[in-house]
Amino acid sequence: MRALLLIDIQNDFLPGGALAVPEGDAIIPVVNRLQGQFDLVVATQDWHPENHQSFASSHKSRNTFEVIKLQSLNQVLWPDHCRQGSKGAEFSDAVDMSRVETIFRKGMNPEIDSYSGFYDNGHLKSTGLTDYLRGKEVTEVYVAGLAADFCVYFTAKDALQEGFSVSIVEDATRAISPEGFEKAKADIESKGGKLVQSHTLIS
Ligand code: VGL
Ligand code: ZN
Repeated sequence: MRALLLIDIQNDFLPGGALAVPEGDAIIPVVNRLQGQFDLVVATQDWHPENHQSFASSHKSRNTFEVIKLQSLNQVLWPDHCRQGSKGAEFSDAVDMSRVETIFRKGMNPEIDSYSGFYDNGHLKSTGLTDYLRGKEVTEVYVAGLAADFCVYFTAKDALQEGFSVSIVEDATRAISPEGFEKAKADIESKGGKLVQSHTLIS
Protein backbone atom coordinates (compact mmCIF):
# COMPACT_ATOMS: atom_id res chain seq x y z
CA MET A 1 0.00 0.00 0.00
CA ARG A 2 1.06 3.52 -0.83
CA ALA A 3 0.41 6.46 1.48
CA LEU A 4 0.65 10.19 0.85
CA LEU A 5 1.61 12.25 3.90
CA LEU A 6 0.49 15.88 3.73
CA ILE A 7 2.75 17.74 6.11
CA ASP A 8 1.56 20.93 7.83
CA ILE A 9 -0.32 22.61 4.96
CA GLN A 10 -1.56 25.21 7.42
CA ASN A 11 -2.30 28.91 7.03
CA ASP A 12 0.72 29.99 9.09
CA PHE A 13 3.09 28.34 6.58
CA LEU A 14 1.38 29.93 3.58
CA PRO A 15 1.78 33.47 2.20
CA GLY A 16 0.42 35.92 4.78
CA GLY A 17 0.99 33.45 7.62
CA ALA A 18 3.20 33.86 10.68
CA LEU A 19 5.94 31.59 9.31
CA ALA A 20 5.20 31.82 5.61
CA VAL A 21 7.22 29.52 3.36
CA PRO A 22 8.11 31.25 0.07
CA GLU A 23 5.72 30.01 -2.68
CA GLY A 24 4.13 27.64 -0.18
CA ASP A 25 0.78 28.05 -1.90
CA ALA A 26 2.20 26.72 -5.18
CA ILE A 27 2.00 23.17 -3.79
CA ILE A 28 -1.74 23.20 -3.21
CA PRO A 29 -2.95 22.34 -6.73
CA VAL A 30 -0.22 19.69 -6.88
CA VAL A 31 -1.25 17.95 -3.65
CA ASN A 32 -4.90 18.13 -4.67
CA ARG A 33 -4.13 16.40 -7.98
CA LEU A 34 -1.91 13.81 -6.30
CA GLN A 35 -4.31 12.48 -3.70
CA GLY A 36 -6.30 10.29 -6.08
CA GLN A 37 -3.18 8.23 -6.83
CA PHE A 38 -2.83 6.91 -3.28
CA ASP A 39 -4.41 4.14 -1.22
CA LEU A 40 -4.25 6.30 1.88
CA VAL A 41 -3.87 10.02 2.57
CA VAL A 42 -2.86 11.25 6.03
CA ALA A 43 -2.15 14.81 7.20
CA THR A 44 -0.05 16.26 9.99
CA GLN A 45 -0.85 19.47 11.85
CA ASP A 46 1.65 21.57 13.78
CA TRP A 47 -0.28 22.31 17.00
CA HIS A 48 1.55 24.36 19.61
CA PRO A 49 0.38 25.46 23.06
CA GLU A 50 1.04 28.99 24.34
CA ASN A 51 4.65 29.51 25.44
CA HIS A 52 6.00 26.72 23.29
CA GLN A 53 9.77 26.70 23.75
CA SER A 54 10.31 26.86 19.98
CA PHE A 55 8.81 30.37 19.99
CA ALA A 56 11.32 33.24 20.27
CA SER A 57 8.65 35.01 22.35
CA SER A 58 9.02 32.34 25.05
CA HIS A 59 12.63 33.41 25.72
CA LYS A 60 13.93 36.65 27.15
CA SER A 61 16.04 38.74 24.76
CA ARG A 62 16.10 36.25 21.91
CA ASN A 63 15.34 37.02 18.29
CA THR A 64 13.41 34.96 15.79
CA PHE A 65 15.58 32.59 13.74
CA GLU A 66 18.30 32.58 16.41
CA VAL A 67 19.50 29.08 17.29
CA ILE A 68 19.67 27.99 20.93
CA LYS A 69 20.10 24.70 22.78
CA LEU A 70 16.88 23.14 23.98
CA GLN A 71 17.04 19.75 25.71
CA SER A 72 20.63 19.60 24.31
CA LEU A 73 19.31 19.88 20.74
CA ASN A 74 19.81 22.82 18.39
CA GLN A 75 16.57 24.75 18.25
CA VAL A 76 15.68 27.51 15.80
CA LEU A 77 13.53 30.11 17.54
CA TRP A 78 10.46 30.65 15.39
CA PRO A 79 7.89 33.38 15.27
CA ASP A 80 4.75 32.32 17.15
CA HIS A 81 2.91 29.99 14.77
CA CYS A 82 0.28 27.27 14.66
CA ARG A 83 -1.14 28.15 18.05
CA GLN A 84 -3.77 25.62 19.00
CA GLY A 85 -7.19 26.77 17.85
CA SER A 86 -5.93 29.76 15.87
CA LYS A 87 -6.76 30.52 12.24
CA GLY A 88 -3.05 30.11 11.45
CA ALA A 89 -3.14 26.52 12.69
CA GLU A 90 -6.03 25.61 10.39
CA PHE A 91 -5.46 23.80 7.13
CA SER A 92 -5.74 26.02 4.12
CA ASP A 93 -9.29 26.09 2.75
CA ALA A 94 -7.79 25.44 -0.68
CA VAL A 95 -6.51 21.99 0.32
CA ASP A 96 -8.85 19.12 -0.47
CA MET A 97 -9.22 17.29 2.86
CA SER A 98 -11.94 14.91 1.67
CA ARG A 99 -9.58 11.94 1.33
CA VAL A 100 -7.57 12.63 4.49
CA GLU A 101 -8.36 9.69 6.77
CA THR A 102 -6.61 10.90 9.91
CA ILE A 103 -4.74 13.92 11.19
CA PHE A 104 -1.66 13.46 13.34
CA ARG A 105 -1.01 16.49 15.51
CA LYS A 106 2.46 17.30 16.77
CA GLY A 107 4.32 19.93 18.76
CA MET A 108 1.97 19.84 21.76
CA ASN A 109 4.72 19.31 24.35
CA PRO A 110 5.84 22.87 25.22
CA GLU A 111 9.35 21.68 26.13
CA ILE A 112 10.41 20.17 22.81
CA ASP A 113 9.82 20.82 19.13
CA SER A 114 8.44 18.21 16.80
CA TYR A 115 9.21 18.55 13.11
CA SER A 116 8.56 14.97 12.09
CA GLY A 117 5.12 13.43 11.87
CA PHE A 118 6.53 10.34 13.60
CA TYR A 119 8.51 11.58 16.64
CA ASP A 120 9.47 14.75 18.49
CA ASN A 121 12.95 16.10 17.73
CA GLY A 122 14.48 14.16 20.64
CA HIS A 123 12.82 10.91 19.53
CA LEU A 124 11.34 10.68 23.02
CA LYS A 125 7.71 10.17 22.06
CA SER A 126 6.03 8.61 19.06
CA THR A 127 2.88 10.05 17.53
CA GLY A 128 1.68 6.57 16.60
CA LEU A 129 2.04 7.23 12.86
CA THR A 130 4.31 4.22 12.26
CA ASP A 131 1.85 1.80 13.85
CA TYR A 132 -1.03 3.44 12.02
CA LEU A 133 0.67 3.03 8.65
CA ARG A 134 1.76 -0.54 9.39
CA GLY A 135 -1.79 -1.35 10.47
CA LYS A 136 -2.92 -0.26 7.00
CA GLU A 137 -0.15 -2.36 5.40
CA VAL A 138 1.58 0.69 4.00
CA THR A 139 5.10 0.01 2.74
CA GLU A 140 5.65 3.09 0.55
CA VAL A 141 5.40 6.60 1.90
CA TYR A 142 5.33 9.77 -0.23
CA VAL A 143 5.91 13.04 1.58
CA ALA A 144 4.52 16.42 0.49
CA GLY A 145 3.78 19.70 2.25
CA LEU A 146 5.67 22.33 4.25
CA ALA A 147 8.38 23.08 4.96
CA ALA A 148 10.72 21.03 2.78
CA ASP A 149 13.80 21.68 4.93
CA PHE A 150 12.09 21.11 8.29
CA CYS A 151 8.94 19.07 8.78
CA VAL A 152 8.97 17.35 5.37
CA TYR A 153 12.67 16.48 5.74
CA PHE A 154 12.37 15.20 9.32
CA THR A 155 9.28 13.17 8.44
CA ALA A 156 11.03 11.57 5.46
CA LYS A 157 14.11 10.79 7.57
CA ASP A 158 12.05 9.11 10.29
CA ALA A 159 10.02 7.19 7.70
CA LEU A 160 13.26 5.79 6.28
CA GLN A 161 14.44 4.85 9.76
CA GLU A 162 11.12 3.12 10.39
CA GLY A 163 11.74 0.96 7.33
CA PHE A 164 9.35 2.46 4.79
CA SER A 165 10.29 3.07 1.21
CA VAL A 166 10.29 6.89 1.05
CA SER A 167 9.94 9.53 -1.64
CA ILE A 168 9.68 13.29 -1.27
CA VAL A 169 7.48 14.78 -3.99
CA GLU A 170 9.72 17.67 -4.93
CA ASP A 171 7.19 19.90 -6.66
CA ALA A 172 4.71 19.30 -3.81
CA THR A 173 6.95 20.97 -1.25
CA ARG A 174 8.70 24.33 -0.72
CA ALA A 175 11.54 25.25 1.62
CA ILE A 176 12.16 28.01 4.14
CA SER A 177 15.81 27.98 2.98
CA PRO A 178 16.82 26.62 -0.44
CA GLU A 179 20.33 25.75 0.86
CA GLY A 180 18.75 23.87 3.74
CA PHE A 181 16.67 21.85 1.29
CA GLU A 182 19.72 21.01 -0.83
CA LYS A 183 21.39 19.51 2.25
CA ALA A 184 18.20 17.72 3.23
CA LYS A 185 17.82 16.16 -0.23
CA ALA A 186 21.41 14.91 -0.21
CA ASP A 187 20.86 13.38 3.23
CA ILE A 188 17.60 11.68 2.23
CA GLU A 189 19.19 10.25 -0.92
CA SER A 190 22.22 9.04 1.05
CA LYS A 191 19.83 7.14 3.33
CA GLY A 192 18.03 5.47 0.41
CA GLY A 193 15.12 7.88 -0.05
CA LYS A 194 14.07 9.33 -3.40
CA LEU A 195 13.08 12.68 -4.78
CA VAL A 196 10.29 12.41 -7.35
CA GLN A 197 8.20 14.79 -9.45
CA SER A 198 4.41 14.62 -9.18
CA HIS A 199 3.88 14.03 -12.93
CA THR A 200 5.64 10.66 -12.62
CA LEU A 201 2.93 9.60 -10.13
CA ILE A 202 -0.15 10.78 -11.98
CA SER A 203 -1.55 8.24 -14.41
C1 VGL B 1 7.72 23.72 10.77
C2 VGL B 1 9.15 25.19 11.77
C3 VGL B 1 8.43 25.13 12.94
C4 VGL B 1 7.33 22.96 9.54
C5 VGL B 1 6.99 23.63 11.93
O1 VGL B 1 6.16 22.58 9.39
O2 VGL B 1 8.23 22.73 8.69
N1 VGL B 1 8.80 24.48 10.69
N2 VGL B 1 7.35 24.34 13.02
ZN1 ZN C 1 6.12 24.49 14.72
